[in-house]
Amino acid sequence: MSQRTLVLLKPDAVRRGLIGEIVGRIESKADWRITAMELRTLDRSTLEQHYAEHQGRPFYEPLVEFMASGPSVALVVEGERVIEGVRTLAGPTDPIQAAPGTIRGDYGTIVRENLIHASDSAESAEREMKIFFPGLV
Ligand code: YYY
Ligand code: MG
Repeated sequence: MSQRTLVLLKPDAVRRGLIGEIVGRIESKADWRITAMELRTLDRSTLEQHYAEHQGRPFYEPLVEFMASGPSVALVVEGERVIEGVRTLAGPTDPIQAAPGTIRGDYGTIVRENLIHASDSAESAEREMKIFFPGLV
């Protein structure tokens, strides 16, 4: 089943020069395609929409601050079971719990700076793609 998902390479990934490494892992999966991609420092209002479900949690403010601290790369990736697939490549939220071989497991140590966001469902993907790529049909 072909799907689309919204992926963010977070400011830590961009600062550390890991764009190519992470995009390469995604691009290498058979028949997955990048259909939109932009490097930009995300503003607070964009991040508040994106992380609306987490508003009020103790980690919310530091998360938004971190996400606005430098450029991110936003991508739309299209292909077979790509929503579940990118989450599998990313690994669990806590990089210490993430297995080696996953992006978070290979490069991360702290939960907030876990390198990558990927939509968690078809509904989230639709909602999030509109936030970052409003022109997308
Ligand atoms: O979908 P995913 O990114 O794996 O995790 P979420 O539970 O949606 O949390 C979003 C984001 O918030 C997470 O990637 C890091 C940050 N975060 C945090 O800083 N501290 C936590 N205890 C939980 C999440
Ligand atoms: Mg999430």
